[in-house]
Amino acid sequence: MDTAPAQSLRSWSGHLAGPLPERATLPRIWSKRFTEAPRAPLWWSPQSGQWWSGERFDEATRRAAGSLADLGVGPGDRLLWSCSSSVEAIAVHVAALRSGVVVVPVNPGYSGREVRHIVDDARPVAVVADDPERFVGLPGARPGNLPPSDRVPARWDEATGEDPALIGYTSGTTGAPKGAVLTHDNLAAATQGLVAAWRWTAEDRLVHALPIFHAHGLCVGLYGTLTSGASAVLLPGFDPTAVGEAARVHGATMFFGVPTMYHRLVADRPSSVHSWRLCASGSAPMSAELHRRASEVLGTQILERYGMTETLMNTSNPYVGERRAGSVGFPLPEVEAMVDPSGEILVRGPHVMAGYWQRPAANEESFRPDDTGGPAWFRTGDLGHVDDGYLVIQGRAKELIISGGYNVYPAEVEDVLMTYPGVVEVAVTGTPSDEWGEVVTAWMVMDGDLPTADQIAGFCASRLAGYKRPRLVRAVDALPRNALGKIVRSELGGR
Ligand code: MCA
Ligand code: AMP
Repeated sequence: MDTAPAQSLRSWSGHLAGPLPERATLPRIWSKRFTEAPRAPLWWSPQSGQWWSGERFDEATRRAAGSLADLGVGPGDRLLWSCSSSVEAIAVHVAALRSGVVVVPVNPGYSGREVRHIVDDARPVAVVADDPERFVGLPGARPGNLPPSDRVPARWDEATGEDPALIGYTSGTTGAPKGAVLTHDNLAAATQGLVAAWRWTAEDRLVHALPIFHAHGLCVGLYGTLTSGASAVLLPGFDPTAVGEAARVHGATMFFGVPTMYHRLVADRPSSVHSWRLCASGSAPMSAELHRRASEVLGTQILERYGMTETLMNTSNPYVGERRAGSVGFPLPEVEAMVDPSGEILVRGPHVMAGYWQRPAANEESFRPDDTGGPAWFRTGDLGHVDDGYLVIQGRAKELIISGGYNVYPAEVEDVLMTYPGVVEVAVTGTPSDEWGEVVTAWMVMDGDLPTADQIAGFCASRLAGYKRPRLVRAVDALPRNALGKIVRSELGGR
């Protein structure tokens, strides 16, 4: 382990056992794996109760690519992909990347309003979704039900590093959801770096219980499994008992989750103690207490890491060396990170997105030129400090609530609540919670009676995804404002 002065971060080279592999696009790396180890198990499908080998999955991606071409999706086109976890859904995703199609993942739990914003902004040419009928006007299919095709895609495993691969919707530091455009190089740099840092090998087996439409489950869980030659047990959702059972039955070595999942694993205390090689946590802060208890219950020191949709993984605690509770470690391979004088965490490197989709103003705001003429820094909107070479996240400059690892933007929830009858003013904050990290709380100035949490949930049902609905509803006479008239959320309680 290298040492570093108190205020600079330790070097990413401290993560590695050897040199980084040569950079290649993920489709090329994956196709090599399918050819070199065709029979190696890749995915356990609980739906069919079977292991899928690399060879079988490779064939499924070729078939799906032909069907996508039939749907009219070609290289550079956007495909909306809104699926819960299944091998068929992953085959469509991989088929798209191998064909040079740009995937736009969308939470299948989004309301019509949330989906419309993304469709209008990304302008996809087709959709593959659990529920394609919702996307009126777009040609579409269910992942397991694509019309069969013998067509050979125009391009196959030929995307270059600069080609866009993925557009992940996120709000960044401000405003309505924007598409973070990640290139093939971004995906490859992030995945190859993480695989090397976490010593991920073909011997590993992941219990995958995360949603596949966010970077954590998709770019860490699925891409890492495909890239390292490893295998994964795909669970349709998170359930602590099912995780323990899957680990025992399939001899799993790894688990990745958000702190809420670790909270539930600790509460459940699986009776059959399983020995894990690596349990990683991210997407939201993990308290030192949960870190200690989860490490004890799972029999391995939890490794916390820090990422974002726009950058994929930025920093990680070391695989070999001290994993510090309350810290997110130091930069991953090829990543540079620093804390600027205002306390904001800045990052740069080959993993950072090309920019927001068609948002020049947001790009201007989010990238800060380097004083010495080096590459620009991406502003994370997170606040931190360096402690003995380890990065500690202290809070957020951006107005963001993280509930169970899902991001909730107060302004979006406020806009919806303002249309509730009798609302004069409303502000939304996050109230600390042991289980969820934060729970969404609405502070309402009413002309009339305060609605109950159930009434608010009913009202939001068709307008907001479930995790964005306020759980707590509080009445206030007026919202606290500063001299400029801006709401001071910190005075409302919660954060
Ligand atoms: C579900 N509900 C929630 C949440 N999840 N409410 C608040 N916060 C949540 N996170 C709601 C449902 O809408 C439903 O409400 C009710 O809670 C169901 O409860 P339950 O069955 O307990 O929930 P669950 O289905 O078990 O989900 C809990 C969960 C899930 C497994 C922790 O939230 C989850 O998978 N979180 C992971 C999110 C994630 O992948 N984040 C990564 C993004 P109702 O009954 O009213 O409908 S960040 C990222 O990718 C960056 C790069 C990074 O660093 O990783
Ligand atoms: P998203 O935009 O959905 O990718 O969420 C990214 C945000 O999640 C980051 O900017 C952080 O605020 C937060 N985040 C991710 N990992 C961690 C972590 N380990 N600790 C604290 N916050 C985290």
